[in-house]
Amino acid sequence: MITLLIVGKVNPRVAERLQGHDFEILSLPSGNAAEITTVMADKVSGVAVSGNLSASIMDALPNLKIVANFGVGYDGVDVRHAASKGIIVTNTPDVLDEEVADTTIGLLLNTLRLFPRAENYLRDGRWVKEGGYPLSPLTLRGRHIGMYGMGRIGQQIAHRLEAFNVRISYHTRSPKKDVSFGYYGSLKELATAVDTLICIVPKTSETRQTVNKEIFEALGANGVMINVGRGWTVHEDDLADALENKVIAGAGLDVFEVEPCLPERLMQFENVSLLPHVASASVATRNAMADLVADNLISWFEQGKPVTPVAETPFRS
Ligand code: NAP
Ligand code: 8YV
Repeated sequence: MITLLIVGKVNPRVAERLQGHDFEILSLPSGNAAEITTVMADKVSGVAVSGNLSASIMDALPNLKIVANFGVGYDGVDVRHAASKGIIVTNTPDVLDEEVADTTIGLLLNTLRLFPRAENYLRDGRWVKEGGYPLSPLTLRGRHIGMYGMGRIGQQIAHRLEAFNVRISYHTRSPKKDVSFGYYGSLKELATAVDTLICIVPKTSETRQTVNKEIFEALGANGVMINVGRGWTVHEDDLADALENKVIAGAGLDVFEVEPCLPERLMQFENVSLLPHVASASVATRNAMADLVADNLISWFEQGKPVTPVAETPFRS
């Protein structure tokens, strides 16, 4: 019997999918390393988490072999520490790409055309009393979209945008061989060329607050910034200043630096559309992510190899 530990709150389908295999499943809802029992320390060889796992938990589980993360982003898992201890970390790529891309298009349109506000206007009975909702100052028509990130999800977003008949360019650290959109070697150059920036890069030491005052100034007065990657990438104070001073025209955010809290200032702007980190949050897509977490654990313990190891902890047979 193999003992697995579910650390923190993880989609319940993960544990359901592990039933019927030779696993004993323990849980550590607090995610607090100090609460790891001697039984856990002796027996646990696999962990399932949703976004975060510290080095101290890895150290408290001396027999740990694999950490299966629920989410494609694994910035909260100390992968360098895992690599140094020979622990494999897996994530959930691919299965959420299309859902996140769909949400991004929705957030972009909501930001430009103010649909959530228009619906509230109707629901509040104002259409009847006051007449038609005001015209949206912004439109997707004629926009030049700059993709900051052109990986699995970025490519799905760009693919959808092609059908909207808009111009698309991108910036990543290196040009993509199979991508025909215009490439810019720096984020500043991209932001200068486009009027709409969509951020879908991971949280890394290189992406910290890279979307800042300089980038908003480069985007300009018709500029719109959409972030579906990680809040870490956007300098939120600079964003609020840019909106207040009309340096840019609007923003759409699904992710924030410190979730679930966000700067009070960002709530005040009418030209900002805010979502509570829901880009992948349909039952179908979260089920697919949960299945991939379980499949990684099952494959590791039954076939000796993970399905989707992250780059920092590659599988070597
Ligand atoms: P991916 O396939 O690894 O793509 C990442 C892209 O970012 C690549 O094009 C990469 O290109 C680029 N990139 C990385 N570091 C960069 C840097 N310093 N400067 C410029 N470009 C950089 O990842 P993905 O599956 O598309 O997911 C991207 C991220 O989206 C995840 O890590 C996660 O944080 C976020 N996400 C959010 C949600 C949500 O619910 N809002 C859902 C899913 C994912 P180069 O390597 O060439 O630079
Ligand atoms: C989820 C995400 O919200 O996959 C990611 O990186 O940000 C989202 O899909 C998150 O993983 C849920 O914990």
